[in-house]
Amino acid sequence: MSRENVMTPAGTAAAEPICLVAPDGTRRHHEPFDAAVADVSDDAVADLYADMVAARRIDTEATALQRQGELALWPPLLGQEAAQVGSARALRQDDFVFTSYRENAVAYCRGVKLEEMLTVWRGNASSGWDPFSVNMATPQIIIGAQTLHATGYAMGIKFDGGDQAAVAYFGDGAVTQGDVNEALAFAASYQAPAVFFCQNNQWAISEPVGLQSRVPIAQRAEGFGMEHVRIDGNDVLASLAATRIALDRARAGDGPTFIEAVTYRMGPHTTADDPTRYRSKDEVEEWSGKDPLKRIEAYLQTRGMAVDGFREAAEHRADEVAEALRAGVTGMADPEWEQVFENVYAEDHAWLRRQREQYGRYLELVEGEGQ
Ligand SMILES: Cc1ncc(C[n+]2csc(CCOP(=O)(O)OP(=O)(O)O)c2C)c(N)n1
Repeated sequence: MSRENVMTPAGTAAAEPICLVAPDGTRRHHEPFDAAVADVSDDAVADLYADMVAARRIDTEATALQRQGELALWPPLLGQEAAQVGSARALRQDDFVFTSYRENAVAYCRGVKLEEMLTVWRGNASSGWDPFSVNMATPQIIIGAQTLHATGYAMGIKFDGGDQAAVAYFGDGAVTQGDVNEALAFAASYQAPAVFFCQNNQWAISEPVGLQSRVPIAQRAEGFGMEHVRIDGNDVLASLAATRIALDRARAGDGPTFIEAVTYRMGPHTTADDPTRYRSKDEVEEWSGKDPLKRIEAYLQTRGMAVDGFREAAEHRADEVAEALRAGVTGMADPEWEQVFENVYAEDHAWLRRQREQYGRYLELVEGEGQ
């Protein structure tokens, strides 16, 4: 895979989003993106499609679980499956991933256990899983903070002489945060092996991307002297290709890359949000024509694959995933109240002990009242 002339070099305007599979399923060509996915067979594309179907089912099932009172909140990823699956499938298991709260398809691809994906949203734990078991940190709610973690991790890899990469996922809203700008500055200065994967889903809750960014987001990387590329985020092949190329650069010691995946959040910001209050029906309709799953169905059809066959197989797998997810959540044991005091400090201390005792006494009082 060539790394030459891949990304928009610093100092030039960000290009039109690169697309390999158009919304109608037509294969478009772009060198060297084509070369980066030349080994991806039709069966492998069908696997990416199955991952996206599973991710969508996780999302639908979790939304239903929230509506049924089994989860407190859920941040849907509907519409962003291609950006997440394509990029996540480009990673090696020993790369380390830092995300926000919306990267549930990435978590699925990393092998996070289904119920562990939901423990935080059920309020059963302060964190979801053991980050080192899957090389993925648990979701960051502080907007953009994970980019600092990724930069620090990537600098560590460089100092240790490793060839892994650190990948940070964040939204369009996050790029205005100071944290993200500091992370980009340090990553560029140290030429750290980091990939910054921005999912521009057009909205930061109710604020449209145009309000905070007067230039295409990828272009901001120029100011840091960082390679950058703008891709069609609803195209799973483009996402896979861009991330592979960026990882290849990182491993070769050529420094960080900023990827802007232009996509759309089809659903609400979270299950507590009502997007009809701030965006038009026409906008949602326009983007539904660019659905990441439908275009791969159309593409595989042009390749002579029977849609019914691969769709059925993918849906069967997604059914199993949804069933396991529901069973995992509803079968989850309630945590012991003392757990909230664990893993906060490395060592116990008097102040923490006092808080624990006071909280225990408070619970006794409240439970006593309830009887
Ligand atoms: C530092 C900080 N400020 C504000 C918030 C409240 N907040 C939660 S989500 C969000 C919008 C984030 O938008 P974006 O970065 O585009 O990501 P998306 O949710 O669209 O994936 C905000 C402002 C927060 N969690 N952290």
